[in-house]
Amino acid sequence: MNERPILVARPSMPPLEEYRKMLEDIWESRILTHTGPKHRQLQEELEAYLDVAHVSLMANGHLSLEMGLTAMGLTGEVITTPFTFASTTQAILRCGLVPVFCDIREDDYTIDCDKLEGLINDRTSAILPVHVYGNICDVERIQEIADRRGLKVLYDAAHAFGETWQGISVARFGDMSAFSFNATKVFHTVEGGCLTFANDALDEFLSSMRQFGQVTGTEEYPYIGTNAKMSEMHAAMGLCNLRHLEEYIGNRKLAVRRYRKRLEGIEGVRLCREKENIKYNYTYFPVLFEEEKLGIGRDGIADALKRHSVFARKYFYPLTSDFGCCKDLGLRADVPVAKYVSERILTLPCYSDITCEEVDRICDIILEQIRR
Ligand code: T4K
Repeated sequence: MNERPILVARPSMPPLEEYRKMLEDIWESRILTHTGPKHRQLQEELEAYLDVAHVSLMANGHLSLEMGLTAMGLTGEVITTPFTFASTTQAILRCGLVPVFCDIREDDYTIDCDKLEGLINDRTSAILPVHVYGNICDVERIQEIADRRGLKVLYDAAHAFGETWQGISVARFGDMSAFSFNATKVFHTVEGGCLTFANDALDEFLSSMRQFGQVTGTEEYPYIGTNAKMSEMHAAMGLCNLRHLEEYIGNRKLAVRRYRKRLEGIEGVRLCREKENIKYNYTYFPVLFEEEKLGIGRDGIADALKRHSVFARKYFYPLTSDFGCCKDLGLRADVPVAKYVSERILTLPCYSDITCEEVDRICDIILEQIRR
């Protein structure tokens, strides 16, 4: 069988000519990094697009999380979920903090606020919820709990770029949000990320922190920082991609519609319900396969797809609380729903130039396995 492989993700590429034009400016100026003109332009355009007071660009989404945790001056425990990419949990640990794992909701896999309060104690300093697959967390309830209990909130918004809840930009919730601009994301800068926030005081601090703690333009180094800067080439890719974002999201939406049409309403095949008050970016298409009802489980489906050169992924299995690097740390993780979901979930290929024929090819394979 000579079918073209279909991977779970495929970067969106702007027209090469647009990027070439940006590169010509960079060649001319010889400013390649260290907060150059493309960096500043992208920051301004993103502040407008995301409707936030401040965007602080970073080298990737992971460093954005680490920087956010550092900027909030946290101590002790941070409540988060284990149904996420390695980065969320590792950022907490690398900042010398203790992750406490809260379970997730069954319908959208975000943090379960009913179980959140019971995990708060006098060591808790923050909540780090994840808008997993672009499903926006219960932001109102999280803020109410955080305000009442005196906690900070940093959202892992790696999957939620450009989304809105009740018409409000997702970048405006909590004290800060961290986004990923990795090549696989709906908006990308090849590698990159950012923090969004309203607190003016944090802007200068974060600029220093991403440049070894140096106060910009001085010889002073009051903080221990790191190198988390975005280069001009990366910022240029972001500027080009931002121009085409609506088209990228529109194409993904068509693919998701097609998946839903083919896979909705099958007993044992669970899709996330789309909520009316959320404007989605359609970055991921997760499907939960219940072996108990189907006679075939997630791994069987994944293997069948692989035999036809379709490479779906088990985002997010295993739970981060089960990682080798976490196992011996004595972390609290009473997370039965997260465990159930993680053992059954499969993320199907979804990207801006996947065709409806390719989506059909994937659905045909899945449906054939289920009907057997
Ligand atoms: N928080 C959350 C919730 C996250 O999901 C992530 C990242 C972060 C924080 C941290 O953000 P970053 O530091 O990464 O900015 C991929 C992405 O690289 C990663 O950004 C993403 N989450 C994660 C969920 O997925 P891997 O290890 O699965 O990537 P990889 O190399 O296996 O690529 C996935 C597929 O995409 C493959 O089939 C190949 C294809 N691909 C990938 C790249 C990079 C391409 O066709 N071209 C490419 O250039 O992590």
